Amino acid sequence: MAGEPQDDCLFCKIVEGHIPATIVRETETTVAFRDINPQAPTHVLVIPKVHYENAAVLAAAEPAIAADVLREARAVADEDKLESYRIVFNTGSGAGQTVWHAHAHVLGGRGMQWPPG
Ligand code: DGP
Repeated sequence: MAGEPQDDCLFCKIVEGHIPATIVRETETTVAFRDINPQAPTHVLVIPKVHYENAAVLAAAEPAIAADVLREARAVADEDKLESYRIVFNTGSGAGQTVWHAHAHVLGGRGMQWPPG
């Protein structure tokens, strides 16, 4: 069923506590944890506890939870005192998505280029 935990999903396992992660924030609907392969001094993933394959599908199905993800992304940036930061939703393999559970990357603490690679 839409939104239900998936047995083969890494991030569902982190939500359930079956795989360890460095959790920095948690709410009723979201978890934020440090990326295992950080690309910046701050690199935190904010995920909804419900399982949807990407942020666009999440926003269509559960817009309030999509807003929670964004609010938590900002809270992560505030906690790390980031004046500038980037929130990224890789959507689809061509854009670099490798984990099929919606997630926001919050990246900051270094200068960044545009356009991204
Ligand atoms: P994306 O490529 O946008 O799907 O981002 C997936 C991110 O997930 C990637 O930056 C690496 C991170 N990641 C993958 N496996 C793990 C894990 O087991 N623990 C943590 N903390 N992060 C992971």
